[in-house]
Amino acid sequence: MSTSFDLVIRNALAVTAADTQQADIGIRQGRIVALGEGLGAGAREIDAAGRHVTPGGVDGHCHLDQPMPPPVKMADDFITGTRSAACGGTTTVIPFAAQEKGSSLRAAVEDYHRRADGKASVDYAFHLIVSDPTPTVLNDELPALIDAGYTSFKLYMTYEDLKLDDGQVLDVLDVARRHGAMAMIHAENSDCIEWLTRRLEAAGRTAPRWHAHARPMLVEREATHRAIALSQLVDVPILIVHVSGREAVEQIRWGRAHGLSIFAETCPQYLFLTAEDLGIDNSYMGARCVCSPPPRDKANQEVIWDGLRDDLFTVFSSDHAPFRWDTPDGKHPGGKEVPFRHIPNGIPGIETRLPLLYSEGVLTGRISINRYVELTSTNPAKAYGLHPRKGTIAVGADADLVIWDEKEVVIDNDRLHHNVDYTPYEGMKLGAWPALTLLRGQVVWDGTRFTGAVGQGQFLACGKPTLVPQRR
Ligand code: DUC
Ligand code: ZN
Ligand code: ZN
Repeated sequence: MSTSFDLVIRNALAVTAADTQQADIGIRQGRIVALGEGLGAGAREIDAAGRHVTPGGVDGHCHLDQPMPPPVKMADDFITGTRSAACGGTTTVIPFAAQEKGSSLRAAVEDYHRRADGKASVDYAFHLIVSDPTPTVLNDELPALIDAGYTSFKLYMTYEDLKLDDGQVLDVLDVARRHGAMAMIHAENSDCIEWLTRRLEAAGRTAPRWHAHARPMLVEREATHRAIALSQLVDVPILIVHVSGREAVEQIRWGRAHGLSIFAETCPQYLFLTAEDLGIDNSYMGARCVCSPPPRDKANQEVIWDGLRDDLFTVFSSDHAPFRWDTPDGKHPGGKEVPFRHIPNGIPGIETRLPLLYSEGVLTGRISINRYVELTSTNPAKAYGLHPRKGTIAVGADADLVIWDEKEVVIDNDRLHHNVDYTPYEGMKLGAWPALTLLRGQVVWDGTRFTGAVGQGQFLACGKPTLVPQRR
């Protein structure tokens, strides 16, 4: 019998950002080539009757094998990080090629390709981190890299080794405007954090929980407002990353009400963790949840849910920043319990991002499944120039798909696939997990095991962002 397709997924409830339709999905050579009723036979067939099938997740903010000042080292490289992504339903990741101050941006990209080459098991693109915007970077390297498919970059307003002053932010935003790139901004006021940190240290308050006191909402609110003002001055869209609560949300609403093109990202830690997870006493355990901005409180979690429900947030990313708990290269640098300023910032979450939002957002009725797809896949693909190849279920798109199993799952780090020795979500009961993840038509997660192959992930050169401005 001749077959029309390499694979047919039968009776899928195929979900896009726009609608949900029952259809067979016909796949040939890694791409979706037909969507419809009663498609012809496939060499392989999967029955998805009664199950939601969503586009593979696009994680537009994660950190893998990013160089760190010794002794600290990221726990996940492209092998373990992308394996973990696949097992949680993510088929495209966009980590960061980070420029070191005093070095060229191009060198950072070349180094990052060496770190990724032959290792990824899902597709990947690179954002840039611009930490030293010299005239050569602004006039030559950045424009050439944007043309070559590195069309987004992150700018930091804090962290000594990465931060830019306002003039430098303006210079880089101007390049983004002239070349049509997407600027992502980490908005926290560096001087306020330093001043507060010194006061806390002088008072002997150095346990992990004081991290949250050194970075209160005010420092995020002020920097968010300033980032918006800088983007207004240059007349260029920006995307504010890892928004943690109400005061930053208010600034974004203010910007949009003034006609500005401001996009916004949030992450699981701002829905499921609070500052109490950094500790309510002086115990060091809270170091596991040290990230920046820090998790806030229950009221702020609700504000973040509201922003996911309405149109405030554009994308939902993991900000996976993997450091091991029990090793000297992770949360105990040099093997010690260190003052909070020296605890590596970041928590793991590349594998749990989608199940957490599907379970606690979609299954609880907080957001529609179409909005879930928009936040986790379609919009990140549009923001970073990968749509419509990625981020949707449509004829011509890559056959990156997740078939969902709506069953009880208890999060257990022993069953995750990252190289981190803990998850902040240990013991949480969820209502769903991917039953199957497909990357370009190949099964990379079969519901119990990673079935992909190291090196099957392809590098993606990005086009220009295609998001339309949000007005609310
Ligand atoms: N904050 C960041 O800005 N990046 C990585 C992790 C974190 O906590
Ligand atoms: Zn950041
Ligand atoms: Zn980050």
